Amino acid sequence: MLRIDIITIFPKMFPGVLDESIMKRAQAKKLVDFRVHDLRDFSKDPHRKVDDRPFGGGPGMVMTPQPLVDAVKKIRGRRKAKVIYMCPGGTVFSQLKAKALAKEKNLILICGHYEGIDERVREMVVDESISIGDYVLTGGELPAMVVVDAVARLIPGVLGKEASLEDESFEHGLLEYPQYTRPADFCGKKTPPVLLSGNHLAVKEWRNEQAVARTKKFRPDLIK
Ligand code: 9WO
Repeated sequence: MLRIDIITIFPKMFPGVLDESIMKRAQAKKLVDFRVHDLRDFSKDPHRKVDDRPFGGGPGMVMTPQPLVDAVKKIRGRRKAKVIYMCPGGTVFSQLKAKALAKEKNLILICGHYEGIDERVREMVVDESISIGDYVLTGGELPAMVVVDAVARLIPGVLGKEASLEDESFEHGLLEYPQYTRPADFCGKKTPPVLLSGNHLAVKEWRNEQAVARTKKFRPDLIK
């Protein structure tokens, strides 16, 4: 079972995501084990401080090394875990990366705030940094939720039988084909007849053509 530990100064941000829908079901089925940790619980400062002024001056505050390093060491224990720092400067997250992370046994995600984390944290405990895109957010929590969602859904059994992973066209580097459901005619806008034909081969061909056309139009960079 994949265990994902998240280290954050805003632990209350996570129950809304981890305790709903697919994430909740995944935990109930004991397919994945999410644990959220309040970084302040690991601070040795009497006021549970986790930040301080940057050496060399400059604006804002930096996350101090002691709470983060001790948190990783305490959470990791004797387990082998991949420690990931959520950072705009990291490797850009992808479906391929999600599949690789889904094969791990233990992930520890560090969510930064302020102006970032002390460099010694990277040197001592971080294995890699991951970015979910080229923009700067207020913290690493939303990126951590994105990674958790993308990884957890790949774990066998998490998505019910109604959702088939292998048909995910994104897996083949294409965008999704258009989806239609009842009613067949909505506000005069009709469902493509092929989807009502019962001809599964024709449907598969049409879907692939649509996925290729959509990819060429919106994401030509994905077309190899
Ligand atoms: C900010 C930043 C900006 C440009 C290049 C590198 C950078 N690193 C950081 C950083 O570590 N920021 C900390 C975490 C503190 C500020 C809030 N943080 C954050 C992480 N903002 N945005 C992200 C993030 C993480 C993953 N993917 C996209 C954005």
